[in-house]
Amino acid sequence: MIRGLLFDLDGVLVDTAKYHFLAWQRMASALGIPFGHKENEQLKGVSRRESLERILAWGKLTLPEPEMQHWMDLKNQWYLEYVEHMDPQEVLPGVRSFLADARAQGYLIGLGSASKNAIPLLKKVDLFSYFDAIVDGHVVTESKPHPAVFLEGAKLLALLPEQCVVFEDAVAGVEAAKRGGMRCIGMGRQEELPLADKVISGFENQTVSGLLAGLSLL
Ligand code: B16
Ligand code: MG
Repeated sequence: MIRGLLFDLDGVLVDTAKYHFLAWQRMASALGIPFGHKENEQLKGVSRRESLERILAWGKLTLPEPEMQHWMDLKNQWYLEYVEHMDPQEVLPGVRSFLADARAQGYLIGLGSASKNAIPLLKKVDLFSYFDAIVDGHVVTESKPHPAVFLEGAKLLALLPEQCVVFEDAVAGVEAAKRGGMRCIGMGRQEELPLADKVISGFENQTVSGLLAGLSLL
């Protein structure tokens, strides 16, 4: 029986994925590396360091550690400038009522995000109080598709993986959930998330019981 829901942050609860894209694109452009939406798709859910490593590899560049650190700091500084203006209005449609419904139904709620900015962001958009457990990039260093971020989330909720459903928008994140032995609802387009048990375009007009019934998990 499903007792816990684990949510990715960027692209599932808030539309910060576009700000990660803009910041990486700005950095890639400064380094003379072509970077578009196709490349960005491969960075969703991937840690800051591994994202930088992938971009440098695409540009056939290697940099010494202090320069790597410099670019990671700069990318994060740009990202934080972009998200600075965010407010509770920018929570994705239907998210707040879905979380409220889940709580009212007694489900435990966890966050499984690769981001080191997850907690301040949740507080900024006023979603923090919905969460019983938070696993972010400070807690787990392995990047999705490694399942650690969701396994740790289940553990903090004192649940088994098979008692949890993950909500993910990234290919790497869906793979992480499946490798962790969890059901996964993909957020986005079916053809981009073929490993997900079900794909929905967003939380608007969705309820936990409706979604779980559709997966024969009630
Ligand atoms: P930060 P998620 C991920 O968050 C993003 O999808 C990914 O683009 C980003 O590089 C990663 O967090 C690290 O974020 O630089 O803020 O630590 O989708 O797992 O919630
Ligand atoms: Mg995401």
